[in-house]
Amino acid sequence: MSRQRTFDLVIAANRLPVDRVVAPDGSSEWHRSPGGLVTAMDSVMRGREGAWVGWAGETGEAPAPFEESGMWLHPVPLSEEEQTTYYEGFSNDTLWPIYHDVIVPAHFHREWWQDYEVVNARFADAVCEIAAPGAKVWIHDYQLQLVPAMVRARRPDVRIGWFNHIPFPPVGLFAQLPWRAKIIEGLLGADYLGFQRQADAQNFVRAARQLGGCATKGETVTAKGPDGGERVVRASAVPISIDYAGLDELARSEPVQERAQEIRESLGNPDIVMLGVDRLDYTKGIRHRLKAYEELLDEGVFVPPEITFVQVATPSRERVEAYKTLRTEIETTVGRINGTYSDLGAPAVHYLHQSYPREEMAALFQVADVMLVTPLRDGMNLVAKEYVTCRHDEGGALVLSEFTGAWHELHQAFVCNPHDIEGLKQTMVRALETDPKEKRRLMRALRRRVCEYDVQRWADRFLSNLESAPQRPGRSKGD
Ligand code: ADQ
Repeated sequence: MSRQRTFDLVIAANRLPVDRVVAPDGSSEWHRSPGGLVTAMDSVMRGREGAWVGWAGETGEAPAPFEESGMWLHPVPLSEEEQTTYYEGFSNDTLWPIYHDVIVPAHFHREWWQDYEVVNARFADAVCEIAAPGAKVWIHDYQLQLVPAMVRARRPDVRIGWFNHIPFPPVGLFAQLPWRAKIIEGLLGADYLGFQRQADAQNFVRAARQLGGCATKGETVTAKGPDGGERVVRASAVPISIDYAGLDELARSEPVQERAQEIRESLGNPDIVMLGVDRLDYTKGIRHRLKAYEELLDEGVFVPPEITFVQVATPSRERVEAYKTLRTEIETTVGRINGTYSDLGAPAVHYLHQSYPREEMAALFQVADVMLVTPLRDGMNLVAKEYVTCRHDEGGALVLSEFTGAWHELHQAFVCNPHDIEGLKQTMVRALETDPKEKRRLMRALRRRVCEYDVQRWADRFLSNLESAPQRPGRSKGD
């Protein structure tokens, strides 16, 4: 019997970085998913023995572990029911709304929680099985908040980090969760907790103090270890970024430039193209954006076909009720706007409920005179960073909500409060009317920021914080 392979670096995330693609003849193969996390981890994994633990995307029995592009992939099974309870239920209908300011009500079901615990334990088992002695374990996101303590209980030898891709809520909202103490305890199994914004890290520290009864000082929380001894856990901000060099190169490539021209022509060569690109999620502020646009049309400030608005909305969480409602609302609004303001062959809104390859997204970004990123709450928002990265021509303008993590880095954007429709309208007009020379200066500064702080830098910073995080009270801390 072959011995279990073990690894110095183990990533755990809800999803594996691959999708099974089935050919017309029924044969199937794994394709790498295009996300930024995959690119980030690629560079981290290079030169290391790295493994990734996650769900392969299909319910039922999990495929056997396999190697893909130099990475060992270790699938964790999910049953049909667990997909509903752990994933769509507890992760996306309990935690997601609580962590995003309760834009829609959160639903609490004890069975969902029970399955969340069960699935987290399954992930922890898989991690323990393949982590080499003294390995680094990097756990991702809100679906796996119990894994740090579960791993620590069995493997005190490994170093455990957790990164939250979404906001961490203020204590007043977090307190609503019936299982809040268990979640704090789960997270405190880590050595280092990384967040998108300083405010998120502070919210966690406050929750650990007020709800978890822990002593805290600055960025650190003192937790009880499984042996009864004290451990110190550090929580700080390490904002995620994108592969600037890779995307910049793609955006400059001839096929993408040609495609950008083609898109503009197929839109009827309007004077102004506005663009929104989001998962179809109520956190993204798509409705607010459409409302502002519609009012500007009503008032005759915007007059199609000189102006058009392209909204790309990736299908998302389509079985969760709040997402079904949102989709109906958005499609009704788009229908109403187009019914009133479109001409034959010249819609006032182009609405695309589809996913596109990176090349197409890069071309679209180059067409957008104004990019509308207007979330009500967003951990970071990578679209904002991707847009400026694709603007090597220094053209375009970014309208960015102050409720995104991205706003804390991209200060040269045209900032907006999406709840303030009047203010949002004024910002959209200002983004168009600002002197082009000034806009180029702003775009240059935005690009510089993303270039300097790219995804590689994010991953390096996370790992170095993990390495230097104090374990015992009194130990020195990292940056
Ligand atoms: P998301 O909520 O998914 O991520 P975001 O950061 O905007 O939000 O990332 C979406 C990604 O999907 C971007 O790379 C974008 O280009 C891509 N995308 C969107 N629509 C697409 C389409 N139709 N076709 C193809 N690609 C599309 C969560 C958090 C964020 C945080 C990220 C990373 O909610 O706040 O920034 O994780 O930490």
